[in-house]
Amino acid sequence: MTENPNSDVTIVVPCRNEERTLPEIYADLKRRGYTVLVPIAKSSIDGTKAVCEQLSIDHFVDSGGGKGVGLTESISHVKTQILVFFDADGSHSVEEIEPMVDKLRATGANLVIGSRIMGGSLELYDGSLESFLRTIFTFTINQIVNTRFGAHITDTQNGFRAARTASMRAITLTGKTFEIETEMIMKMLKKGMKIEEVPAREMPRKFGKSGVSIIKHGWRYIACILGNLL
Ligand SMILES: Nc1nc2c(ncn2[C@@H]2O[C@H](COP(=O)(O)OP(=O)(O)OP(=O)(O)O)[C@@H](O)[C@H]2O)c(=O)[nH]1
Ligand SMILES: [Mg+2]
Repeated sequence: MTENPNSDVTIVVPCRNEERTLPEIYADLKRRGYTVLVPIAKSSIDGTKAVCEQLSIDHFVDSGGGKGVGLTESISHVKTQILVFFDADGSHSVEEIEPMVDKLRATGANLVIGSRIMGGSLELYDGSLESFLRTIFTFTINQIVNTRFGAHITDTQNGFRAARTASMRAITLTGKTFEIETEMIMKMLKKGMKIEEVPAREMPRKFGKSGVSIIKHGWRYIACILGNLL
């Protein structure tokens, strides 16, 4: 029997009220032989947990506070050498996982980010003030991080990214919400770890609404950046 290389890759699919999208994503990931882990938000109130139980998806309920908590707690559950963070809202393409993991293996990088700049879909600017602010926000954070660490990252904010599990365990993440992506990058660069990117597309979430708000979470980003500059 030929060994399946994807079984050594755990796809971490954070879920907060994602009962409608999770079954299709899970089926797609299993078809390709990936190991799957679902951290469910403590605040999730739909049938996400029931879906996991019905489909025998490996899952746990996070201790609450936000996506950052779910991702950080996942790291200790992962048993494979490589993990991929993959949102459950239909924003990412399962086909884009393989080139991302290939790049991680081929370059010896510690982290490979899916860049929506390289893939041509940053923030899906839709004319709204929120999407305009998010785009400006992403470019500003890119600039700060790249200037501080001499890096050339084009998309610091995409949650779709592959990492070596050991590298994730070598940094201590404390961010509770959506600042986790920035914190991860800054802490890895500070340790001299190698970060690469591959082109990635972002699709609009299929159902429900975004949990991110610049107004609500902006201060967390600022605190995260200031706290990791030195
Ligand atoms: N485990 C866990 N997952 C969460 C939590 N909050 C959000 N998520 C999931 O994390 C992923 C990203 O959240 P979104 O609200 O889509 O954030 P976003 O992708 O930055 O925002 P959009 O661009 O509007 O989609 C989704 O799959 C959510 O279901 C949480 O507190 N815990
Ligand atoms: Mg999303």
